[in-house]
Amino acid sequence: MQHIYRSFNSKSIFHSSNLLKERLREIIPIKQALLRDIRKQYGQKEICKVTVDQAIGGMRNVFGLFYDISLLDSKTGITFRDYNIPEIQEYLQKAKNGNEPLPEALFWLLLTGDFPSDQEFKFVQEEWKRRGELDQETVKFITSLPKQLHPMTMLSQSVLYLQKNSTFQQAYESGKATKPQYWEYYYEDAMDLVAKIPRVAALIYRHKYKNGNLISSDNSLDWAANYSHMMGFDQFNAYELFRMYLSIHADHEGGNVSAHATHLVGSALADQYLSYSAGINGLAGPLHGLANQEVLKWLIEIREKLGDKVSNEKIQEYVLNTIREGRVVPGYGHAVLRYTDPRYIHQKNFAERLIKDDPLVELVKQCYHVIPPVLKTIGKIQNPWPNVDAHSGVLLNHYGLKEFEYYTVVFAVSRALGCTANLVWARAFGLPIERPGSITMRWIEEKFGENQSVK
Ligand code: HAX
Repeated sequence: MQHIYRSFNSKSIFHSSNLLKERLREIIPIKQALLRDIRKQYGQKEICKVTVDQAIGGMRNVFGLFYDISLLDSKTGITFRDYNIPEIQEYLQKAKNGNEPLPEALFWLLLTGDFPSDQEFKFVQEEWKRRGELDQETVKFITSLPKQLHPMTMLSQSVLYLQKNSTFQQAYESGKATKPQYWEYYYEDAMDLVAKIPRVAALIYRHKYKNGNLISSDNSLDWAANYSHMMGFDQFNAYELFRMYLSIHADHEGGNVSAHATHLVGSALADQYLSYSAGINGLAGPLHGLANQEVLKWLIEIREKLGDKVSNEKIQEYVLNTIREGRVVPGYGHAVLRYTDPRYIHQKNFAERLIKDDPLVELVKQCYHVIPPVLKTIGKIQNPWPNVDAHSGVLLNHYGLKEFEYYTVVFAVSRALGCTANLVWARAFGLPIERPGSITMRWIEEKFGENQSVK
């Protein structure tokens, strides 16, 4: 049974017109049977107990979600289908002369659990090129959005607009879709949505910040490099940054707000567009994905207030002041991780390899040494170490993306990979609508107080 969890190109090669769907058709019945076995054998085992504190406190360490495509360990960080970030960097396809994994390959891995062959990788790449085009009405819709909207609001609305293309919604409405086929429609919608989202995001950027001066896509480029190109960043290292960024942000197990929101909304059989728009809205919260814009704002604020060469002591004081003002130190802390986020380390290594003499990158490095000891002195903070958002903004800024308000959009383009891939599997597994129970203060008092009237 073990091989099915972590297989290494152990499959046959298909010469069909839809390699990825064929591969899924092959794996899905095997995984469905495996899940049935797991339920039969372990269905009645208790995973954990839930205390009143956990119910009130955001369900930390309550393992009540099934999400098969990635897993987060509090010490070692994220694994995508059991492979950590250095492993995906090593084994997934890269661009010619490049060092970073290509998201097309990661998407294959997330969906199938296998590293794609070159032929399979190419298949995904070509499919996304074929499906990526936006029709004129969509372009008109996006370029008519009021420019004062936050770019994440624009992205969420644009993804909702694309819902007009949902194959699942159309098939369900016409009564054509039967339950065993749901995943196929979710697959088609995932491929379309992921193919189009960089174009939507680039259009939002050029519309909002560059006077609507649009840049056409270049289909000779890979998915991530093409996004960078459509934004207006055409250096090879900017392409590498986008390849790296869009890979490492793709998924972070099921409990984070964007993944959970998408999963939850999808469980009501809302299609990929409706579901992922909900995920985007969650990602736009400052305690989640918006932290990356907050980090850059905060770093720039430090330099403006304290000057170019700021001492460690001044940074310490600035951190304490931020907390005294009732704000959080953005980019630090995590609900699950208890050590430095490996995605932070990966970005740090990228910067050390490719970026010299950037004062903001240097400041991030300095903060890494200065901030954790200060946060450790604030007893209540569970994790004083940096998360993914502590580093990403200065890298985007270095290659020309100065509008930090836009940063979470890049995150959302990446997170579409994980959230939509998970929904394909949620439908393939036939997971039911999510409906946890909730409790009131009175319920708690009646259950645990002297009278104990609740049974
Ligand atoms: N700065 C100041 N206070 C912090 C803090 C930080 N970086 N991290 C945690 N705390 C505070 C919490 O606000 C909480 O205070 P109260 O009890 O007064 O409410 C207390 O310390 C305990 O929090 P925790 O248990 O350590 O952390 P949580 O699981 O509650 O929250 C957060 C995790 C990520 C939301 C939190 O660490 C935070 O707000 N960090 C800053 C924002 C940030 O970087 N968010 C991005 C996280 C990664 C991510 O999702 N990226 O998309």
